[in-house]
Amino acid sequence: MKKIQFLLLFSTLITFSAYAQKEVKTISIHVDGVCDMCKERIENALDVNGVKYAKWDKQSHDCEIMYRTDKITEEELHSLLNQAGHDTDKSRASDSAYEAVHDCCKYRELSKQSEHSDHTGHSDQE
Ligand SMILES: [Cu+2]
Repeated sequence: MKKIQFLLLFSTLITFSAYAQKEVKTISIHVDGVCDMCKERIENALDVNGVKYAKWDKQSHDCEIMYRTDKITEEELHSLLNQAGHDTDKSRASDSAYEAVHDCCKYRELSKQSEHSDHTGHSDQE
């Protein structure tokens, strides 16, 4: 009898943890940005209820996000980033949101003018 109870509890726990894991998803969103200020802005924009973890990489421009699918959707994550003034691989920030970012963070101008020159000197100024 005791063994059966244990097995029952054990299988309940496994089912429960499998269910809980389903609600947490980790994705990577490509987010345009330039410097450490962008990193802070991007990560702060994602500091909302439902997002467990967000880390933007300055070199690759990829933002790793762990979030709860029952609290927030992927579309909403893109929208939060756009509202902060950053373009993502799926959607673009409005011009007014983009205008609000700091001058050194104007990633659209940077990608336009410097196809050949590297702008590593830029990030050193931060
Ligand atoms: Cu920046």
